[in-house]
Amino acid sequence: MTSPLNVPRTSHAPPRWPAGPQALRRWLALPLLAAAAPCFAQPERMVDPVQTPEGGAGQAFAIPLSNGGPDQLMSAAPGPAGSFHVAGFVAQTVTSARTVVVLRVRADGSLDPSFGTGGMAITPLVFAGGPDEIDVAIQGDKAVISATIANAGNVDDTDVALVRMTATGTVDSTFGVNGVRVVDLNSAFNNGVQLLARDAARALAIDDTGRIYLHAASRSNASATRQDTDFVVVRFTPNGSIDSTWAGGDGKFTLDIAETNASPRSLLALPDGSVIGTGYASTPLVGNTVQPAIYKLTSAGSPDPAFADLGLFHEPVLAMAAEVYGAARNDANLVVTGYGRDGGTANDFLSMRLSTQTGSPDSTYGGAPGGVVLIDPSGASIGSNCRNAIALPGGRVALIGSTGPSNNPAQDAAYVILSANGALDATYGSAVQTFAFGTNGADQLWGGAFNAGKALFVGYKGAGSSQTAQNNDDAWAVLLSTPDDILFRNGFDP
Ligand SMILES: [Ca+2]
Ligand SMILES: [Ca+2]
Ligand SMILES: [Ca+2]
Ligand SMILES: [Ca+2]
Repeated sequence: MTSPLNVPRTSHAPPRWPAGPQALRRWLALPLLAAAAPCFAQPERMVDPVQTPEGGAGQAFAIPLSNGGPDQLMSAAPGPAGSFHVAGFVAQTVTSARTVVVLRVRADGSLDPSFGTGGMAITPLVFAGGPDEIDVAIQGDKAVISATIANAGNVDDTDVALVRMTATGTVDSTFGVNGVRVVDLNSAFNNGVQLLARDAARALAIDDTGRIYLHAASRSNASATRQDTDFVVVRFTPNGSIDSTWAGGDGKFTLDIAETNASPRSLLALPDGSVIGTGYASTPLVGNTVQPAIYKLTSAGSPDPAFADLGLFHEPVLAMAAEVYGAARNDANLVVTGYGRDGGTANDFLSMRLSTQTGSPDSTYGGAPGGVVLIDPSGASIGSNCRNAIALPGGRVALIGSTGPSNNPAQDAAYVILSANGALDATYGSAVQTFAFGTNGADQLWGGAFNAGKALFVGYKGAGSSQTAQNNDDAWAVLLSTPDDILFRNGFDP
């Protein structure tokens, strides 16, 4: 089912950013509630707005946050005046605390100096998670950020936390407790070698009334001896209290599939108050292969019996493995993205389209067998991992991630754009694009958003031998100009 594409790798030289401390415009010592203050370079302009991106496709550029330590971007959401809020972390050195930050990036790719300090706002959260464990969503003109953090009372545990930042990039003290809400879903299991089944924040959604939904993984609460994780959705009031009117009264919905581990990824809040969570699990129900887990909850926080099998789609869609990461709304359709394979050892990007009402897959999507579209952005079967789905105008969706051997310099960032019907779509210059972020990076894209004619994809030039290695990597982004429909936002054409 692989559809290898013979796409030549394009070179996107980023705007030059001088190396070395002398290149820093200035270093700022910033007050911080919970961690040592990181210093960061304040860039002035990332992208020349009159420069035409090569081939009309995306423009890659560095967002230098820390010269001496790791800095990664993981999530983006629309901001005011065509801008983007972008969340990630920054640390001053490879061993110092990783502080959760949110940036405001303007439509030309530059940081917005009216937000935080020089465009970057520092949250009180010290990051203790891995890839995909920081997310940002917009509540009115404020940015809500979720993250996996350390448990202050138990060094062998992590918790999930929300923080809200004002429109000017300060911690909003009217939210939660002094701006932060920490939730200890369960304690991790320490097997003497490593922590298993720790609390992990994976996705954030905000509905039309401002209520906040967090998609998390947590060790099963079903008994004290359980070591597996469950899918958890927590609903919060707009001001950050757990919503006791939802999901039977504790504000938490838990999905445990056959007492196996859960890998929650994305979360969508629909206008009728329902929510759809996506992810994957390896269970006896699907032959103990990794397959999608896509579930829908009613506005009351219970499984929607009209969706798939009593609220859950969990079926084998590829013979070897299929991991769903991203989800995008396209009116009445749900487009999910991720990666997998029918055979061999090399994963490809995948996408499927399902009804948001019935959970039924559209077997005609993309003209692919079973409606499961597989795309190899490298054209060379070197293995590819799609990490998110970004809704674009006209029902299009961007699949973003990486291609090439994992956690290796040969790994490059990549995006693929599909039409509403699942076909490769070159409306924005090219349907498939790969990027080497600088030199020798294990490059990744993890988050993105569309706003006012621009799509911003964010990630990092990885520097470690593993995804979580504490090395000095760097934040990068790709800006894609889309000529049509500047009013499109959040998955719906106006
Ligand atoms: Ca915990
Ligand atoms: Ca479980
Ligand atoms: Ca690379
Ligand atoms: Ca760095």
